Amino acid sequence: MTGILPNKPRIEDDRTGIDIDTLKRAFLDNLFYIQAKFPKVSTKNDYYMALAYTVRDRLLNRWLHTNQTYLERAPRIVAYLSAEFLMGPHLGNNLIDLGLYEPVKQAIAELGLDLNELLEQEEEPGLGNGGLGRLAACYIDSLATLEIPSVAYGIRYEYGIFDQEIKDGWQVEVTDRWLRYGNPWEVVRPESELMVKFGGHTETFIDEYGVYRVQWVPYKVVKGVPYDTPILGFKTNTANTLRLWKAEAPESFDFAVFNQGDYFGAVHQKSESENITKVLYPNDETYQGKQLRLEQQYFFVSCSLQDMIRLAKMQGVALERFHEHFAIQLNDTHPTIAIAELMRLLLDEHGFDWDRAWDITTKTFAYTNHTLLPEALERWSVAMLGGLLPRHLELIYEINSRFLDEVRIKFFEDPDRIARMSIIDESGERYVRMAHLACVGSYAINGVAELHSRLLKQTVLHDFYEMYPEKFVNVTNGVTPRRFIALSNPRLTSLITSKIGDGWLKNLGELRKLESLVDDAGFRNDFYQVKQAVKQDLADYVRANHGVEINPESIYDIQAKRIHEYKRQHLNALYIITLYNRLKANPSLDIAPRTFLFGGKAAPGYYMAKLIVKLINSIADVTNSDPDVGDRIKVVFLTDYNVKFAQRVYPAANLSEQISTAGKEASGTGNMKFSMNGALTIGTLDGANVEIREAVGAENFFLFGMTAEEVLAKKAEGYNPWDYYHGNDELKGVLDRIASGFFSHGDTELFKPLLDSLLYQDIFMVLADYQSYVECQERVDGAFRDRDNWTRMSILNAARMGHFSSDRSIRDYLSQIWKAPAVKIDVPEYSQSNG
Ligand code: GP0
Repeated sequence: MTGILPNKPRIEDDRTGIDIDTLKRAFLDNLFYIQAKFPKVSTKNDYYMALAYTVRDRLLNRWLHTNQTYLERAPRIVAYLSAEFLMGPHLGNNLIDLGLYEPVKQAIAELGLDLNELLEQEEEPGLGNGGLGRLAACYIDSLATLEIPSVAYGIRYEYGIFDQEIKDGWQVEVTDRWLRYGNPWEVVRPESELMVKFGGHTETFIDEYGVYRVQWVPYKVVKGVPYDTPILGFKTNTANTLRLWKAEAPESFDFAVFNQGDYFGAVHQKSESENITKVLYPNDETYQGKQLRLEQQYFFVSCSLQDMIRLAKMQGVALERFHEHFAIQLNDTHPTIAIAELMRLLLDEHGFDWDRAWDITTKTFAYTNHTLLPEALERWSVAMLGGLLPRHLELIYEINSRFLDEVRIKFFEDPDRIARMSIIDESGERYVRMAHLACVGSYAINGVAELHSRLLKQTVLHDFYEMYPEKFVNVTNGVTPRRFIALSNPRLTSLITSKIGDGWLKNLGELRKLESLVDDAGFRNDFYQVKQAVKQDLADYVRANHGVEINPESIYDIQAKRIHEYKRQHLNALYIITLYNRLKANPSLDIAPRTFLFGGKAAPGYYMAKLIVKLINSIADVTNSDPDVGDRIKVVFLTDYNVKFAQRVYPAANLSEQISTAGKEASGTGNMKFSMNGALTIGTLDGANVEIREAVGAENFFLFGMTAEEVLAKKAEGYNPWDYYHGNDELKGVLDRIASGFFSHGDTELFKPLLDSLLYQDIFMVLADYQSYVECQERVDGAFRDRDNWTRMSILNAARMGHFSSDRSIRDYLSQIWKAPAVKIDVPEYSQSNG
């Protein structure tokens, strides 16, 4: 399979040239030949598509040569398995990676169009819920930038995360039809389809060598079709692949039914198969034991492993060496059935014996844990898993029985461990504990921030830590500065580059050079002006989209993330009411004006989260129109928070709200994006906040609240929220104000479930942290009035965030877990005769 591409193929210059005239001509060509439109009748979307294809043409060169290089050289490959990839729009990011942003902007302007408007046109692929999916997207960006051979595998959901609308203050979900106008970034590869089995039963037989073997006779077979998207590195030739699987009915699906003349039955079966990849489950940090979800997980995992085996074969790599050829990262437990699937493929389809297969498997997988919340830990009922994947259940039982023998030998004095550690939970109805399977079948287990990794070892995975201490590592999360600084904040990017050159985008540690400029009044002023300009942009957006006037001189105090009780948006809301009550009691009170901005989706079935959204909107209705308040407080719930919108939000923030109950937020990654863009954090000692505070300096971080240890101790001693209610008049005033119906047109029932949950349980200790939070917000207020010193702190935040680049995270994964060397890609120059 050599010589797929000749060394110097002749490819039309219109498809590769990057001078302004060629870009313009290419754009008009694509408008004509692909969109089939003249400029006169073109829509904005036609223009977007024409530009997208113009950019796509210019990356194919890198992509095809990268693929060819991997095929020929068979390097070690990192395979990132994730049920979610929250990519965000591709066009702008690809322009940055190709170094084409400025020339394309100019070419588009010369055609009388505005690049920003075309960028705005792209429907983002929202194939994820929040932090976990976005982390996967940052990681594949960094893998490509670091020139690491890698492939990312996931699911091509036809409907991604729902679009959020707000009606009468309540969240309403709208289907995300992101594929409606076509997707110029993906290439379908029908020739590479694979088959996935479901259901049925197993049979045993003796093979031709007299060996006892198992055969799986499925109830149905579903076809997996790969859709590939190129993932560019920043200013490198590497373009890796994101391969997403779509489920389809196999052509022969309907024979039996069809022959009986049941046409509708046959078509029904077809749509059943396609259901598997229809829609992303919108729950974040709560698992739902739905069969379709397990079908999704197994479907993409089986396709991906078969694909890897096929690739290894094409490259002449023997299956005995599978683990040398691939490092597979399991992004949470969602793809963990892969451990049983690789065993099945090796044993049943490739004739390996158990010990050899297990050795390969346990040298292949590594597992990332993303949460300590018990409600997020996946378990599948044995009955359901066995019905869907009968062979895998047998294998899991066998893995478990061998594993428990080891536990018995290692901890012979402690029989309780067997029940605690078993992959099968037998305390009631039997369940398969996916995190246990992941720990047993992986050679590395990592948490996503130092505190989280430590708590994992001390709590949820303590027994596994004692069993396999050598498997446990920490890799603190990171985010890509290409998307979250260069693309999101072009003003800040040019300011930084004008001072320290452009090396920092590949080596974020270089931002430290800004530290010495903090004493330069001119630089401080420039930095301040950048922030003000970006705040003005957001104010324009909010006026246009929400009809609310916000003041760019006010503190932009932003909490943007999924709505969840542990993230405590309601603590923030209690503070707003506190300020409101103070202003009502003392209308001349002198406070720094604040704009409280919220963004985030609630899981559709998560009632309390939806009620918190309603509360925020109800508070906004009151504060934004009360003349006593004036423009000292404005509250806006920013609808439909997604990656595209996040890119406007992070750069505009003065204050970043990271206020989860200590010990609950595994890492957080929004915290990093805010701080890199010069926001100060108000936060607890939770997740990566701890490391961010160490990096930026305690004096540049607003810390409040209990520590994780204090939270546990308080729980142990018996926490009673009423003590705080009765012991704090101001807090009582706030809760009473809500209870009185003040924010609900007199309805005293509306927010009762929320108040009851705070007063009778308060599992996330909102009331316990309230006073500390209020006092901390007062320090924020004071600090913001000293504009120059605030700017200093803001600069130091941006300057000291180098550690939180996802490039650093990926280097940590490489050195501790994957051990995959970089591979340089050569891209031959094409003739540029017209250039
Ligand atoms: C964790 F378990 N996370 C889960 C989940 O189901 N979804 C999800 O987004 C998040 C964590 O909550 C996090 O702390 C973390 O930074 C992120 O995974 C990536 O590790 C904040 O979103």
